[in-house]
Amino acid sequence: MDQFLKKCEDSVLAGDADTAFALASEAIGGEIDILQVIESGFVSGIREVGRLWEEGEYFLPELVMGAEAVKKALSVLEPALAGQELSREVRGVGVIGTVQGDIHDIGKTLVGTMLSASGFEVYDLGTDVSPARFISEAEAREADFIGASALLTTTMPGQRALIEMLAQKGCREDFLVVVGGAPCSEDWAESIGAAGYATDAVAAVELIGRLLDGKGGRTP
Ligand code: B1M
Repeated sequence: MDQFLKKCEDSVLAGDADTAFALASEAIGGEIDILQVIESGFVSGIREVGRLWEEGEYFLPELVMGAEAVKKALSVLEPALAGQELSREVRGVGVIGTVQGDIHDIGKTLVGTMLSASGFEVYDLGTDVSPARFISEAEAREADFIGASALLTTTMPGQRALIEMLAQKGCREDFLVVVGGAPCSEDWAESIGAAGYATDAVAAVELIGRLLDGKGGRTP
């Protein structure tokens, strides 16, 4: 198992999308937990790519190729994850997207997939989503929650802008705003008045479920 996960990680480090795709396809037929293959194999690989990039060992092409390898693997793994149907009841409706100016979508898509598999009706708005669009889509879908992902320190303020615009429009109480993404934290979420912060896709499912059950989280 560990060896298989290492191969998944290595395929991302090598930016080898074909091998990543082949390994992901192999995982589908096997006994391996799909979420573990995603998190401890492919996601672990792309985080290592990010670290090497930060240290100046990798350059932008390696970053792009690593991301492409993960996306190719997820094109097989995410439908399988979504098909697991971890819950049959509709537990709530939400819109999710990556904030304006930010095109990172791997983590956001994973969160959306896990939420869908866990019984939430989720509308994925993609990347580079403005506060106005988050709000108009949430209103149109009669959403219970808005999930805003940010991967850059420079785009995190987009999460605050969303909450501020909700307040300006007088609909702050209508939606729970949940934030996430690598540079975010519990403190950041609290400082901007978000309902909650989740570190990963599993935590996001738990958090949103708990908030919608009215069992915890900050009041808006
Ligand atoms: Co970029 N990038 N990138 N990048 N990139 C980071 C984020 C960076 C930390 C790399 C580094 O320096 N080590 C750095 C940001 C530094 C900072 O702001 N402090 C960075 C930079 C600088 C940039 C560019 C500016 C580079 C440039 O052009 N010079 C540029 C910006 C483009 C833009 O957005 N405008 C850029 C571009 C890119 C690529 C396009 C090449 C590619 C993205 C491809 C894509 O997404 N389609 C890319 C990648 C791959 C990364 C790293 C290496 C990996 C991101 C990722 O996919 N992680 C990243 C380094 C890192 O994060 N360690 C980096 C895997 C993913 C599953 O994790 O997204 O964290 P993550 O999601 C997790 C949790 O955070 C959480 O759950 C997910 C699942 O567990 N989560 C949520 C996420 N959203 C959530 C929402 C929730 C709840 C939980 O509720 C709503």
